[in-house]
Amino acid sequence: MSLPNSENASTLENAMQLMIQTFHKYSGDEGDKFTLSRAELKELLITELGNYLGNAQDKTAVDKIMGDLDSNGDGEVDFTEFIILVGALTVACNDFFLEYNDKPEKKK
Ligand SMILES: [Ca+2]
Ligand SMILES: [Ca+2]
Repeated sequence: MSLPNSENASTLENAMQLMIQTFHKYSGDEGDKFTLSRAELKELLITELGNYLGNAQDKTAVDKIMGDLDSNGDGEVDFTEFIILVGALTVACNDFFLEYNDKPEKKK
């Protein structure tokens, strides 16, 4: 598999590459370069998902997200575990989008 260069990549391909790059931007800070420690996860949540997750400053919120994501229980969030969070949030956003776009029609 070869990654297309960004000039001829589609919007979705670019979005996928950005998810990969974003993960690695934080995962390389400490310990294992390819997994997120609790501190790296917290930094990513605050910096990249602050608008969606709001209170990730809250320690218990980070602990809960970490616990939910770390499905293999190694205390680190790998890319597969991370992408489940992004996927779940994207589904939630889509539900919100559909609901929001539905409302004016229902009133008719
Ligand atoms: Ca790491
Ligand atoms: Ca894990």
